[in-house]
Amino acid sequence: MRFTPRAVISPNARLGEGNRIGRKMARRQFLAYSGAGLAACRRIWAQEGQFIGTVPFLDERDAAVGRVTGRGLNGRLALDLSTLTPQMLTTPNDQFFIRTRYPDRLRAGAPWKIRVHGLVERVREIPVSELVAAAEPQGVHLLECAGNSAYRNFGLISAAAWEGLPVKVLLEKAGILPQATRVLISGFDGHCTPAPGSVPGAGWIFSLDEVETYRPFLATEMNGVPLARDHGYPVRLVMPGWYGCTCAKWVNEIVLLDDLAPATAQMKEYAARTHQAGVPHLAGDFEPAIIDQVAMAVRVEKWCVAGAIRYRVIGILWGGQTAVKALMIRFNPALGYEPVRGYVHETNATWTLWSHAWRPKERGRYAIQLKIDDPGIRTRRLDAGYYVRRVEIKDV
Ligand SMILES: Nc1nc2c(c(=O)[nH]1)N[C@H]1C(S)=C(S)[C@@H](COP(=O)(O)O)O[C@H]1N2
Ligand SMILES: [Mo]
Repeated sequence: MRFTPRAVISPNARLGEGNRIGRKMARRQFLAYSGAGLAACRRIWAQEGQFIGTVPFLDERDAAVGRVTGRGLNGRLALDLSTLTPQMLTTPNDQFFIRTRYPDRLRAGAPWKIRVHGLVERVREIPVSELVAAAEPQGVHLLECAGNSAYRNFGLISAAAWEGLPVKVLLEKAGILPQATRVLISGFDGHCTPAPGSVPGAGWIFSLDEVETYRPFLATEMNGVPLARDHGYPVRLVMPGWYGCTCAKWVNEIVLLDDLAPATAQMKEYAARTHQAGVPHLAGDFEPAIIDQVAMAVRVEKWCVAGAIRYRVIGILWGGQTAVKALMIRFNPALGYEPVRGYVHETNATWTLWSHAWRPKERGRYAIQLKIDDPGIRTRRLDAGYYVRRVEIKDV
């Protein structure tokens, strides 16, 4: 690893590489050099820079990051974002975040069918084998839980290369009646143990226009293998660019509806977290639950370069619908924003890594916040300070 202050991290790096090597390397270097402060750094005279370790984020102490915990509606797995490398534009399946583990009433052995009904010429039960046979690559897409927060070290976010069947293709075969304007896509949620704060029943209603615009698909494979049980085996929805709460797992029902369709329990539960105006009664009064453009730091690296301590902040940009050209960073409200130059933003489908060299003038606590200096890009969550991360700098 080299300390390159303006290192441009290209999203063109090979997709699908695991991050095991990166993690192992980082850990080893961290153990070897974690004790190195300024005095030790003065003795190390490496022109290219010596990686000392990562500075932990404050007030984020989910000890379980990277480990699966709980069951059913309480089941969680947060991705350890500090391990991200520029090559890791998809998440290995065993690290992909989990929000709700498989329902214990699920009968995995029985042949799976999706019941298509409502405003259709005739009710159909589509065997999942039909979807598997017709599945095609759908590209790399990121999922983020609308409830992703410091409580889970912001790890409820991951990306994968998906395979499946576009919802549009399925609807074309369904014989939709002309009065149908909306479609409910919902999944199995038979959990024996209720969870406080989680309403079972995962279904979201999309307008047919939204299906056209955002191209949702019924995924049967993730990173080249069938979905894991916890990610919705045998079939889940992926709604590109929308929050994960819209993407039902264990999909078993598709219902064609009209404009009078009431919002589902899931929609109401997630109304605030998807930036709706209040809790609309009708599905048609919900705005698309899209992820506004966001950015946050994922790792603060401490380096020793030519006898001096230097820092480098690595972060991600994700969400949004267009390319970001004006990413800005600040380290405390009093310090003002400065431009981030180390990134090439080429896709909104998955995250883009960025890096920023940082020389704090004083020891102390810093709050790292990003901003996008472009009035044409909507950044509600970012501007609310949702993704601020804090560090304590002990050596300068
Ligand atoms: N059936 C069902 N589908 C569901 C959920 C659920 O609780 N039950 N949770 C949703 C939420 S809130 C999120 S963020 C995503 C998470 O998908 P993942 O666990 O595969 O990462 O699944 C969605 N699909
Ligand atoms: Mo979620």
